[in-house]
Amino acid sequence: MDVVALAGGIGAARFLRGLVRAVDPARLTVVANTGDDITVHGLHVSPDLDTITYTLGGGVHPAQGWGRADEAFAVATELRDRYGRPDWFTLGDRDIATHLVRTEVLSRGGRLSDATRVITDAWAIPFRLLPMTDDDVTTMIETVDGHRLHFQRWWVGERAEPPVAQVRFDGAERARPAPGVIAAIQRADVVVLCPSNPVVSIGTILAVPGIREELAAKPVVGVSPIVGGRVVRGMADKLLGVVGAETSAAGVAGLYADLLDAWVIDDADADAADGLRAGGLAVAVTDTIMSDVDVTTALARTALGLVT
Ligand code: FO1
Repeated sequence: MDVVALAGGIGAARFLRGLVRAVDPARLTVVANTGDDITVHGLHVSPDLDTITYTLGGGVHPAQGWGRADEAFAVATELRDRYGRPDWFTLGDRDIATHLVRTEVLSRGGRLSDATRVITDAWAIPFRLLPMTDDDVTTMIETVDGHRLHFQRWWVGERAEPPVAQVRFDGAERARPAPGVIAAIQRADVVVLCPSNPVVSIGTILAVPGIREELAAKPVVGVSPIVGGRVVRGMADKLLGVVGAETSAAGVAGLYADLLDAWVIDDADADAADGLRAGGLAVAVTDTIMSDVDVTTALARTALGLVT
């Protein structure tokens, strides 16, 4: 069975640890959000690609879910203390190695997908990890008081405190799906929307022209990132209202609307199942809190079981 998964950051990476045990990884393609990407100290940082690579490669900082385990900050400290460089977005020494490799590939005219292949090969990632596009797409946050911030400046720099008026994907209208993305979706027997931020992870991927249209012809199953009306992690609750969606399992299903064939919700949201089924969705109610890899594998199997 050929599978495509749309993925964002930490929640998706956790989910993929189970999905790779539920399917043949050689027939799995993960398409990741790159709207979070940012250039820091001249280095191209791709947080969602790296979180997936580090998590599935066994090198992620376990408590954070992003960045490297066993990290040191000699370079970041020197940049701050000797060179007075901004340190609101901190790069660890080992993490910098990844950004140097990516930036070096790009500086030689390579594409983001070329750099991603070099990095995932080095980490022996058993499935194909593709950026959603090789073009520049940048998630921008327009705040209620009239500022336009790079997503990371809002999320990390401002701790997601400024109320949001709009979310924009700068460059999306000109972006093309990265090489292999459309072909992977066309070949897929099933497409999985990982439990990621529906607005600035899955939503960003869907904003790349051609991707949403291609998905419409496929069985698509998603895992709700909202449990009991609350985000499991991250800041989706601060953004769902902006796009007119309720912060609930049903609200996110409504956001994906016609795209979705099936939806996995947590036991805490069991009372939403009948309404969702009445709307035409296949629904599974289960434990979606990915407390260990066995629970996560069962969750992945439950999701796939709804559409295969
Ligand atoms: N998150 C923070 O809260 N503070 C940071 O200094 C920070 C640095 C950072 C560096 C590389 C990277 O890949 C991720 C980093 N993150 C940091 C997390 C990042 O903001 C999130 O992982 C994603 O943007 C969420 O999708």
